[in-house]
Amino acid sequence: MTSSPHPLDPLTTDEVRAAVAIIAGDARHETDAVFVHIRLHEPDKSVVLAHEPGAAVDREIEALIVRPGRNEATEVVVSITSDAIRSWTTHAGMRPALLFGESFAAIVGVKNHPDWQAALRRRGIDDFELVQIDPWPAGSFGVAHEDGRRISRCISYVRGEATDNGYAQPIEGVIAFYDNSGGEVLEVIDLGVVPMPAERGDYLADRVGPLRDDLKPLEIVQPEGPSFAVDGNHVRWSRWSFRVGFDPYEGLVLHTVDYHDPDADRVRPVLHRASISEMVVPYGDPGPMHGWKNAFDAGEWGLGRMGNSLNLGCDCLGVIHYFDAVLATEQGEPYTVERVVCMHEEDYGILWKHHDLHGGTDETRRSRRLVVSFIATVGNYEYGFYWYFYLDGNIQLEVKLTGIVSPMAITPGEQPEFANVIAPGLAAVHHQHLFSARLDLDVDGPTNSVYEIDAEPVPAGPDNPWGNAFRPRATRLDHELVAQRDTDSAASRSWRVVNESSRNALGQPVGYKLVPTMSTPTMLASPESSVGRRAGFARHNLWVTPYAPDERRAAGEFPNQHEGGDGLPRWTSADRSIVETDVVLWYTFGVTHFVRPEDWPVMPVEYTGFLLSPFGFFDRNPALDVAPTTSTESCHADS
Ligand SMILES: [Cu+2]
Repeated sequence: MTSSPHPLDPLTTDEVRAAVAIIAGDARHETDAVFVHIRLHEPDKSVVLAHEPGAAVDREIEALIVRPGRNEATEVVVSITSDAIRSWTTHAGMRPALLFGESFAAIVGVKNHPDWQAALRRRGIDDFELVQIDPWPAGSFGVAHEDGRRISRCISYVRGEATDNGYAQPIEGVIAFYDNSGGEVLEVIDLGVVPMPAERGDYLADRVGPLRDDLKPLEIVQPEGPSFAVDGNHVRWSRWSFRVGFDPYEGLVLHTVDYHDPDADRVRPVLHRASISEMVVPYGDPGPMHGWKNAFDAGEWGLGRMGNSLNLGCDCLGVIHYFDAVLATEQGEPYTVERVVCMHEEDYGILWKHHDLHGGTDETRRSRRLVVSFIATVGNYEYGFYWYFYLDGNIQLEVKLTGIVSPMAITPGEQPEFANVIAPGLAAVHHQHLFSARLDLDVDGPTNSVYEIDAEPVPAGPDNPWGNAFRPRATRLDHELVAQRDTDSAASRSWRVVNESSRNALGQPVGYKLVPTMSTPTMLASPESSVGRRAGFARHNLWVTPYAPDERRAAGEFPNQHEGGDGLPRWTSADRSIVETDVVLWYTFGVTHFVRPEDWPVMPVEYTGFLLSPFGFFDRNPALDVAPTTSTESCHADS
């Protein structure tokens, strides 16, 4: 329970019911309409920033509605405080994310279709109960089936029993086009029979034995409890405070991240809102079976909708605080995803240290971080999103990629050009996972500018006689088009968000820098390709826009079957000024995945992410005041 209402309080079940009742009472609402999502309609930033504790809050809820057979999506905003419809907007020609109800119908429809059954019988499969059908977003390829319809492409796999690895035995060559809005199979194509891999790709504990027995228990003990305090969705930990939100598409959202600075004796904003706004997984095989695969796992499926209920001791370790999230079924019924966000503290090695060889002192401080995380299962893959807060002012996002790769069956001995062989008769297509983090930084307030910082070597000459000189070169990014930037690891490139009107004790403008912590790709598919147009955000690592409340997701609100061009490419074509204004950074990062044999049958976590690090935000190391560890058991000279 929260002590006083806040505009960013998470949605409640009662609020969902109230919103649905208001919509159902409107003459424009039709009874066969399906709710794609129901979520908090986040109040404008100015409302959040102006909110005073105890003040009344106008709660607005946003619903996206679609009707069977109709190629449009209707966004409705209602005020449940005022019992009123605020807006009712129909987006013609736009398709919402794939619907669970329709996807379930697709599975049933495909299984019962004679052409699909015939294709499976050609492969010796006649027990269709053992077949797993995965509907995929169909993309936008100018296929006639796409015209005026919401469709999916269904591919399938066979299992020996229900708990088998669902992806070990792909039914290669068979794709069913399903009309989600019309509820029928449009076409089954059979590209030819490929032998079924024999191995089952087992990974369950009772099937991979013997299990190693050389690891002793490792337990996290916090005898005095955790160091964080939670009030509703508001978190306070050491100098940090923030609010936890949860969105059907973005999943975990961080709001109003502030640093409580004892030196400055004030609460200093750093990050107004941070989330994963979109992601795309383009596959790099040109063939008809896999070349169309490019799932937008946020916009076409919904990372929040796919959020797991997390388990103590497995997903999270230590003294945990869980946050639940309220979502809504497609019939408009609220439901609670329990324990969808996990928060805990982790020891993180040393924070700083110096052993004074002359004075004899030896000072060491332990680093720890506050972890706020959630995990989405999108079909075969798992994505864990971990935000870390540190004692030295750093904020980090780490994405953990795990789960099962999307495989293809190959003829034994075949060496595919656009896939790696990972098991006998099994290969995995080269692909990328490209994420777009939307970072509304407010460094000491909303009015900020962005600089690109490159390490610049100086040519040898009279002023550089030894040829050793180098310096940082700072270039202010003044307009949206010049702010479409890429990483440059040789130049140690970073981007610094500064507040020119807020100075540190050295007279420098305070700042935070965005640091690419690993080499990070941009999209390899051609910009003119279907996925290149649709995921324009992935052409560059950095985009900067002036804050606009309706610019929420990097590929636009409706990426499903969209022809492309929406989101960041469209907004930034206006080339708005981004100097001394409320800037939003959009950072594309991820991995290019050439799949290893070690990624099969289930993939050990692969990491990607980025770091936000203070640069002159503080006058000195802000973690000088972290106390030495007092427990003799934790830190003592053992001689
Ligand atoms: Cu991958």
